[in-house]
Amino acid sequence: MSNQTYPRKPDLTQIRPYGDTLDDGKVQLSFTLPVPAGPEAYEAAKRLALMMNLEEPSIVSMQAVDPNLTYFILYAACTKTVDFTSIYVPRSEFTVMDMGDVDDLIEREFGRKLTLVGACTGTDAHTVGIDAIMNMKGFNGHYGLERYRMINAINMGAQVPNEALVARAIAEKADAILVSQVVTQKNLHIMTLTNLIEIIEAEGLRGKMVVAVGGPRITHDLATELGFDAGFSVGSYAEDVASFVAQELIRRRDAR
Ligand code: B12
Repeated sequence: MSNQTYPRKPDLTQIRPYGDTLDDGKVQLSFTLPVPAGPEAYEAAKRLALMMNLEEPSIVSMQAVDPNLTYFILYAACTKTVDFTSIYVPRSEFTVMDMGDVDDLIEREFGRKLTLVGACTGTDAHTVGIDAIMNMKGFNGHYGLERYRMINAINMGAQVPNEALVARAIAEKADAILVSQVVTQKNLHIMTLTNLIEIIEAEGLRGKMVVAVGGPRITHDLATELGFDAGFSVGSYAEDVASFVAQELIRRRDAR
């Protein structure tokens, strides 16, 4: 009989992927190779996995997506570990509140609705992220900002020029600008976001409005480096940014 206690606790100084059992390192990987499907392609995929330091690669799917393109899904064991205890990720300091509490806070502290103007700007056509945050129905069971009693949420959609977003924010006397960036190919998001901050600065709005950015490859670190007040990534909901904006506006007001 094993003297191992169950359930075993992971050693947080060296964590690895969990598949069927703790520490088995099992990962699922998918990729496409520019060769026809067949035994040679199968072998090539396996060798690639071994060269990625993955052990026991097992190809569970090999699909021809084109006469010269083959898509693979494989399982393998990762031997590397990460020291979870050494990880520090900068994030904005605020308390996430639910919709009702955010509305009550805004009503109590400001006595009026806050106006938040948002868009996915530049050439980026991905609307789903900004809609998830702003649209009434929200995302994943979390209502969007349009549902908040004390928030006037204006969603301008996607492919909105930065200039148009800032102009609308000025016209609406917005308290915050929310921008979404999904495409990061060729660092397009860096160029678009840098340009947005330049416009905000040129209009003398820096510090007058809260400016937040979100997207799947946005980190809080990157956001603040580019001049934004906060960055939100995968797994964020309306209540995150609503809580942040309300608390940041209170902090600024009280610092005056
Ligand atoms: C749907 C989709 C599309 C649709 C978009 C339709 C639409 N109306 O939005 C269409 C087909 C149009 C499309 C087009 C393209 N796409 Co596309 N698309 C996707 C896909 C499959 C899903 C994106 C999505 O909807 N996610 C769901 C939302 C809810 O998640 P999210 O955006 O991350 O948002 C969350 C957070 O990030 C955050 N958030 C996001 N924004 C904001 C903003 C604020 C203020 C806050 C607080 C939070 C926040 O909160 C949200 C909720 O938690 C992804 C792949 C994937 N599985 O992610 C590729 C993907 C994003 N697309 C990609 C690409 C390359 C393109 C194209 C360039 C393809 C092409 N060659 O034409 C074009 C670009 C067109 C353009 N001009 O932008 C790449 C981007 C790669 C990269 N790193 O840049 C991806 C990752 C696919 C891939 N693996 O290659 N796409």
